[in-house]
Amino acid sequence: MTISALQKARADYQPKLPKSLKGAVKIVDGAATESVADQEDIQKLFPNTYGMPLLTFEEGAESANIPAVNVGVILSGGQAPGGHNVISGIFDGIKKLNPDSKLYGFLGGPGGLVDHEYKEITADFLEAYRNTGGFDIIGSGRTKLEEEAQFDKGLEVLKKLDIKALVIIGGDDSNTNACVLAEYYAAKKAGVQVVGCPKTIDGDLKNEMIETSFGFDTAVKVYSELIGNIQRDANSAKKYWHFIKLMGRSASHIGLEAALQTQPNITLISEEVAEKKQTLQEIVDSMAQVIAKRAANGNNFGVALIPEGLVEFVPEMKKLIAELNDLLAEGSAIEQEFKMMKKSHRLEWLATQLSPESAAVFQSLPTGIANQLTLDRDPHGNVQVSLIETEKLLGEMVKTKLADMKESGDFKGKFGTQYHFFGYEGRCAAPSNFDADYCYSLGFTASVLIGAGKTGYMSSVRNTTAPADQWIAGGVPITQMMNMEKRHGHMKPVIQKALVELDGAPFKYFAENRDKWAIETSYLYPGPIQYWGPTEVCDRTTVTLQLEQAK
Ligand code: FBP
Repeated sequence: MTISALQKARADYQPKLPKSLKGAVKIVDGAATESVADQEDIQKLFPNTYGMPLLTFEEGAESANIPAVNVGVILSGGQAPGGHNVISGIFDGIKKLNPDSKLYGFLGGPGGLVDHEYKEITADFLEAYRNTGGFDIIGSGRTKLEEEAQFDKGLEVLKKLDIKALVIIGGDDSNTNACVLAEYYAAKKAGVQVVGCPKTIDGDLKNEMIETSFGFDTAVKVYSELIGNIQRDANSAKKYWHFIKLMGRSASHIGLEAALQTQPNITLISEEVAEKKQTLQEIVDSMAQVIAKRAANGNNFGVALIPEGLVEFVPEMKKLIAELNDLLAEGSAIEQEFKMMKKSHRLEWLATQLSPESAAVFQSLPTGIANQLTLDRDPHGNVQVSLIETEKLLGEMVKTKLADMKESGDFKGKFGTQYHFFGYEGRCAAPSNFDADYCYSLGFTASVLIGAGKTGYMSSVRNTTAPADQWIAGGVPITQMMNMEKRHGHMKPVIQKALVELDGAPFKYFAENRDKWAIETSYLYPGPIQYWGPTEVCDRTTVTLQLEQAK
């Protein structure tokens, strides 16, 4: 296989580990835990894995003599930079426990476990993937491990391969399912431990014990580099407003962090929109105000960041989407009629089926967007919010608003737009030093949890704004992160999703500075991720982490 010069040089990078993981490890039990909410319900659902203590690793005196252990690993959900290093950490960790240990990767995500598709990960095979981005070593997938029949099917292959522990690398949903699986195998005395690792570029799997999900650091650095480049272009040509949608299904952590790294003129934060119950028109009006003010200063250019999940946080859009989901549910009479109808009549007719408020919103949308809301649906029949071109929706609405303002004399400038969506280009980037080290440490931590016979735990590596050797590794019971939430009409135990906190330090810093950034041109140009060079450039963490930990 031909590889690039960077890949070649990067292959030699030795990820840094916390001090406690470098030699023999001593495991210190902390206090017993309880779930963040709904303690009684969660305890009842997880009798075998509830209330376990927090675990912290310290430097030990001597290594335990552990028999060889076979371990399985699954990559679940969207790609995030560093997944290959989690696998490298697990591999090196279990080989350190006993050189005869083996690692099996289940192919194509959780479905590989159910369908018995796997591959042994050997030292030679793994070599080419160390410190690289992507999940292509074994592939990923979005099959949900939820049914007992799937757990039993999985157990067959685990028994066949004599696998004693399974590591699930995933986001909040996948780790929720990892916890259910751990409990199921524990109750069955199946002899299989289940350990989770926190992954997602969205950054919404975090709490007191999980400071950040891996991949967030690298992905936002890639987006910030691109935003910085566009800002320089905008400031050079001085003729375009760039509307940039940023990935992140629900939470706006990516948008907020990118704003902190680049200081653009406008950044929308979905959580704030929901808190203030802002309408789409109010958002558009406030954007138009900034554009008009800049134009008054002779600056007919700027950059606006828009989080992917925005429309679901705008109350009237949320209501409209919910109504459309119900009306167009697969097999419903309305859906059948809608499909049979001539395309040119569809939207007008559908508006008559909506509540008056939602009909008004629906009719105010540009046709392309209204169409996207009715056509692009996921396998559950729901609107695929990530496919809605929110940046264009806002751009067109702002254009209309500015035309009105021009007539009334409130806008005297020009408004030319360019649209962008940054998402996939960040998910498989070569991991930053932070993600390379953090992921390797998470994988290594998982191997220590496995060696100690733990199940229902998630790898936790904390104190991440300090140099890596001072990081604190350990395990956190997944049940500790859970609460009960309504999903598809039923109350379910799930890991609480971490949205942007409006009283948190990162948002507060942003809110204190945004008015200045809006009018002045205070752009920051972070440039590309650096893998070699000064520590303050190469090993810096996200601004979010720095602000959160600067207590
Ligand atoms: P995970 O939560 O599984 O890590 O995925 C995150 C994400 O990248 C979102 O930001 C985005 O909305 C979604 O995946 C896109 O999914 P897909 O890869 O299926 O298009």
